[in-house]
Amino acid sequence: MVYVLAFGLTRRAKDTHYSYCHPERRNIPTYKRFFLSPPKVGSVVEPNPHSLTSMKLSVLAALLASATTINAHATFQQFWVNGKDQAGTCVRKPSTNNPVGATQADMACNVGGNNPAPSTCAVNAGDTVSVEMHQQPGDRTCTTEAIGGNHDGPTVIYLAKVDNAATAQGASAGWFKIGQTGLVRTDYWGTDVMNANCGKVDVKIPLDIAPGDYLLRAEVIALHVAGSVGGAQLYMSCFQLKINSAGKASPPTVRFPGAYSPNDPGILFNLYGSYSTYTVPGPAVYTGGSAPAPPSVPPSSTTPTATVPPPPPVTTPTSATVPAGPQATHFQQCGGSGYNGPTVCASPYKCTYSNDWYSQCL
Ligand SMILES: [Cu+2]
Repeated sequence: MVYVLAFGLTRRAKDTHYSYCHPERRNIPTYKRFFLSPPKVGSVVEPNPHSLTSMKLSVLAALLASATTINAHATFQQFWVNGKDQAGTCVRKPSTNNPVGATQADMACNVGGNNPAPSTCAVNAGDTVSVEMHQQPGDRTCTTEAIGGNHDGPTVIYLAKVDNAATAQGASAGWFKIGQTGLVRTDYWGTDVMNANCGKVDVKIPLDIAPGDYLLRAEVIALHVAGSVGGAQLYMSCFQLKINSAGKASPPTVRFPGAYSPNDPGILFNLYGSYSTYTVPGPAVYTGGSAPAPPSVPPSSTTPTATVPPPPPVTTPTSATVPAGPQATHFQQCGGSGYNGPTVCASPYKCTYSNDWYSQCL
């Protein structure tokens, strides 16, 4: 009897996810009821062997918990500073791996995103930090795609200066964008770059921003059903940072929700249509006057046209010396498709290939 009940509920729970990924099926009340009340991941209901009611509830709770950890959906869970693993110490872990709609109340830091992280990560302006996404809580396996299925779209990273990173509310914060990777080339997105990098997305903390507490907001905009209004699926986490800096800049900011509109070209987008560019929604990337952030392969509106080879040099070089010019420092980008910055690493670092779009000085 319990097994029959469990079977029926399992099918509904799976369909809940399916209906969310396919909004045209959202209006079925049973599905909606399940989706609208996502339980906390990891919540446990102890079964009472003497009570049939609590037994049913425990089965229900277990099934709902599994519905929040469906394959393909994902959360940003870990953080790195200059290649040093901080694990989940400064992430405000979302309660579920379900997506958030572009205009929903939880757009700033996801469901549960006002609950403080275990601690706050110390970062220097100019550091390269990485956010790391995976489908299931605590599962960092690189053999599983960070975000699976056809959840293609851009990766986007914001900062917000706050009084206290441990208590700041994402919805009250002012956000500026510090990195994004949209359409890299035909059928290859920021999410593909991230998946090829074991879930990691790198970004440079602008050198000139004012010191203090910040929230960092990492986001994926999955476009697989974004062809109809409200279909885009957003996955975000906020990280608590204390940034040490000699800078003074406070860039212009936007709000979440608010920064994205349902009809933005980057939110209402037919992934299966014919296109060669994609406009990442939100404001322009703030780079602080420095070189573009490492992972932003080509700029936001990427035109994956073939590059024209440069014309042959008019004069022959007269010396064999290494050309003088800027050198990339430790952890900075030094190569990759679409990258135009310095390709020589300052001694003793060597330019090290990480993938076709990113090499860094290590
Ligand atoms: Cu989905």
